[in-house]
Amino acid sequence: MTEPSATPAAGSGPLRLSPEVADALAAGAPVVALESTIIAHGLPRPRNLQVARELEEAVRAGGAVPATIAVLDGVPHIGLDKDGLERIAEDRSLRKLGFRELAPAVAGRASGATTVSGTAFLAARAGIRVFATGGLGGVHRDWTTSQDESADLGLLARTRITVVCAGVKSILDVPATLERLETLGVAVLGYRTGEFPGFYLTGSGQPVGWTVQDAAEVAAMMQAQDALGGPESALVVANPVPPAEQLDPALHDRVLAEALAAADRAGVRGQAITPFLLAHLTEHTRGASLEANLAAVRGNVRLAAEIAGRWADLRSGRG
Ligand code: PSU
Ligand code: MN
Repeated sequence: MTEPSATPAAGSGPLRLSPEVADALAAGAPVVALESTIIAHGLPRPRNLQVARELEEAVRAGGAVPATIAVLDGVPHIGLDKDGLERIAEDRSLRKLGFRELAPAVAGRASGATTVSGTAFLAARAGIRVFATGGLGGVHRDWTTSQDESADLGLLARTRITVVCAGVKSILDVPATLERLETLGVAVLGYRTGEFPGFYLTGSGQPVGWTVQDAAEVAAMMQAQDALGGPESALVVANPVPPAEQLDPALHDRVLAEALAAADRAGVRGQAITPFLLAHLTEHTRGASLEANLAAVRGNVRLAAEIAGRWADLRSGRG
């Protein structure tokens, strides 16, 4: 027996769309997906709840509807209500769910925050085309021994979604991650920059092949992707944190080296490594890395709302 409130929108299977998101999608209005792992596992409490609310507000201010995504009691939610948002910020038992964890979580009635791979998959299933996050996961610096590479990359190679991010987290091997994105056939655009952003830092020192100047150009590329057909790959829009809001590069390099050494000493591996490194940086930069991270996410959310707007215009023939 399915309770009436659990009745999914047509074609969405087990997904539960919030009424606001369902209405916006039905009307062809702009929607921006937001991930929940950054809230549950990437930011310190209680600031994380404030941030979750602020990001949703920023999407609205940009004229789009926010869809924060998480799995609660086995139900993938596309758009959270007030209680849902509080739960992902406050419940310490939430798991971290990448794409491959979604089926076990649904069948096991588990609750968890979704990573870029989990969020991108669910957003695309719900019909959402634009997604904002902080930094993508990628190839870890000790890849040759650990083989640790985020599932984000492989999932983006087979999911038609536009992800706005500040590059990949600088705790990673950035050049190796860019090589992997090339191998996987995922397009990377620099937003008003020819340099791939460095997450906490404005630049990573790595070039990007394509630069766009505004949201309409991104929407035109999304349309070209669909017109070309082929594998359902993503489009990565890499949007740098403004120079005035970046983390001091010397502080970044020093504290990151300490964080990597601390993770090694503590034997932290697998899913725990990214949250460990982010928390270490926040603590040992006395919050400066957190401010840079938030500045990056805010900028990405604003840009994603604009792209979603231009995309909706194109699809309605207004573009
Ligand atoms: N961006 C942030 N903070 C985060 C993340 C992204 O600013 O915490 C999360 C995303 O959910 C991303 C995940 O998918 O980190 C990568 O984790 P892993 O390296 O274990 O795949
Ligand atoms: Mn990993």
